[in-house]
This record gives sequence, structure tokens and C-alpha cells, in this order.
Amino acid sequence: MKVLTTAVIGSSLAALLSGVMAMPSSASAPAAKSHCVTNVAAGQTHCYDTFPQALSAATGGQITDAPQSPAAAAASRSFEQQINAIGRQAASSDAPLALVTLSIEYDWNYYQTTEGSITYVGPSGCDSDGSVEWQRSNLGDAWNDRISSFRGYNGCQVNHFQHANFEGARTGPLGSSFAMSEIGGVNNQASSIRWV
Ligand SMILES: [Ca+2]
Repeated sequence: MKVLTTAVIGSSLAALLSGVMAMPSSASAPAAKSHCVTNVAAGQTHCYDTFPQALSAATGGQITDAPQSPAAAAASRSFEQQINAIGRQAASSDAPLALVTLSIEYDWNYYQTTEGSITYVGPSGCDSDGSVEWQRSNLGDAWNDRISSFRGYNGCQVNHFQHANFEGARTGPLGSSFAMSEIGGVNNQASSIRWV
């Protein structure tokens, strides 16, 4: 898998994107790999062995050096600016498969990738009018009741709901939380998400 991914990263952006989108089902079983990327528009999830591999897929191969333990990097302005710049570029391009990062969600507190991450991407980010841009009514078995910290990107505030279909306790739309245990009711319980 490592060899294949390295080869894919080295190829052209178009080939990478088609490779990502056409990933064979045997390479996308969420149970075995704990760093996932979900395209909220296409409803597709692919999972990878490492956080850098997932971020490479989420950014169309433009970030291939994401740190394995990005507690500091996820919180840093440069990492955020890099992801947002790629998002602006993707949203304004004509590429039909352009990906914009909406948020990165972590199983552990403090944006630690130790126990896994899920990066949500879409064709465009969020504006500032308060309306819901994207949503996932059910996080699926692999990520239900698991998220403990998160950070929104490309203008997105993220609202996590305790139950599927946006019911129960909620985090309220927030730009980030390093510890959802600090904001009540949804730590290790999020089952649906809206990006505002
Ligand atoms: Ca957790």
C-alpha cells in the first residue's frame, strides 16, 4: 500500500484524483485503516494507514508531508493557511473532482491522530451567511460516537449532533474544539454533522 501510494503521489494531479476516486474497494475498508477521507457531496469514504496519506488524498496530493502527530501542526496558522489556500484554489478551478477541506475530526483530544482521524471534503467550503453548506446525517459505523476534537477549514464552522439526523445535544457551530469533553454532551457521541 505504501509503495502504491507513493507512486500515485508522484504522478500527475489528474491521475492522482482519478486514482483516489477509483480506489478499489479492497483498499477502502474502514475497519482496517483508521485515517479516512469522506467526500460529503459524493458520499464516498476512503481510508488510509496514516494521517499524511489521508491529507494527501484530501488535498489532491498538495500536502504530502503532514506530520504523523499534528497536535501542534493542526493548531498552527501555517497548516491552516495551507489547507485554506488549497481549498480556495480547488473551489475556483474547473477540475470536476476538486476537493476542499471542510474539517478534520480526531478520535482523541488535542487534534492527535493516535487513534485515527476523518477529514471531510467537498466541492466548496463555507460562506458566512449562517446557512448549512454541507451535512452528513449519519457518520456510519466506523466514526459514530468517536470524535473528541475537531477543526474547521475554508470558512466552515462545524456543528456535531449527539444523534443521527441532527438530533440531541450539539456542539453548536464552532470553528474548532481541542476537547469536546469541555463543551458538553457530544464527546465520543457525535452521530451527525453540519458544516455552516
Ligand atoms: Ca474519541
